[in-house]
Amino acid sequence: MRILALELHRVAMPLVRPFETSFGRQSARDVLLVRVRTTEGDGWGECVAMADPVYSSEYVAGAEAVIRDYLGPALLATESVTAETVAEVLSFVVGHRMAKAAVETAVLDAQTRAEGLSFGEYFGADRDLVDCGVSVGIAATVDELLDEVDGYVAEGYRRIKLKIKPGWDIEPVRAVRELIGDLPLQVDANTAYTRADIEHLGRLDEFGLLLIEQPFVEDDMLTHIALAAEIATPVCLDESIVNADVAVDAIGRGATSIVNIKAGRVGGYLEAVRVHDACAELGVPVWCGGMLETGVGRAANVALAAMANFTLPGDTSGSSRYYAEDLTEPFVLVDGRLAVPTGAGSGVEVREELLAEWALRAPITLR
Ligand code: OSB
Ligand code: MG
Repeated sequence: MRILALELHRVAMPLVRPFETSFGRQSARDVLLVRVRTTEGDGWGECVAMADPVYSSEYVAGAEAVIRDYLGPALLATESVTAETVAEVLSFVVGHRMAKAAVETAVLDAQTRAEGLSFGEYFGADRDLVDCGVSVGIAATVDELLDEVDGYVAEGYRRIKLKIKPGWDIEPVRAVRELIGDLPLQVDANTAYTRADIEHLGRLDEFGLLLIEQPFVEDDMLTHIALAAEIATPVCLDESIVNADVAVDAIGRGATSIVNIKAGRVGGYLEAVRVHDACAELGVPVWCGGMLETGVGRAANVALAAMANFTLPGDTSGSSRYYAEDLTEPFVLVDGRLAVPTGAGSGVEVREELLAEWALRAPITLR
């Protein structure tokens, strides 16, 4: 196909409740969406970069600028593009994986819609429903946390993930474990700890957690290796895993025994599938992370999470956990699961009237 135009949309989506992690607190999602117009039809991709460069070095205004100034012009100048060749065309730009992923996903959506193939079929998904977990932010008090968790358990979520940081770890984890009995529980530190905390983190072993996610900074494999050797709770990497080669290396060195896969973080769904396959070959389970996506990104995540080696519930929560109204038809939890869309491409439709209503500015069109 030939890319005729790229449209960059910026939308402000109010969250139903503020989301606090060890790196900050947000009460709205500032989302960048990419629409490609091609000779075979249109496609959409959601960029997972956040408003500020605090989870990764990427941030939404930077992603928009790199697409506008580099990635978009390179694709528009390429005679024939497929989802499988986008990464190669964009490889002259170093990094910017989230921006590249958004563009590649839009092309993949256009391509698979034209072929009448769903993302699930394209990825080689082997089920129609995926088990869902929920990521619970840092609360003002343990009581407020318990209220929130109680609500999610009542909604049917199959796994709870608590955000932790120094000063908010043992006590909330103990309280939630007492509340939820043997429902699967895990924690995510988003790099908030250091080597000096290894002994302290060992205290989490008594709560029978599924895993501890990214306790140390992303470039520090050695401290993750040291922790994994010291504690019983499995160590899982998120921020550190930027492609399949890094995943294989981290697993081989004993830094991670479970991998969180986010397509945006690894540069796209094609690389996410490669991470999945590499982990499967090594006998390492994976699960699908989330970045507070709208229905556009959620549709693709749910399809990815339906692949065979996604054996743990993902942060693929229902739309209502994030937004009062979603940009697409909402994803609704049924018995703790979401259905994999079956329509062509991502299988969801963008509600363009909402895009216009919630727009932060007029769309930018590149031709
Ligand atoms: O570390 O997994 C993370 C949200 C934004 C940035 C990083 C993370 C998260 C979450 C929420 O944990 C996952 C979700 O529900 O989308
Ligand atoms: Mg994480």
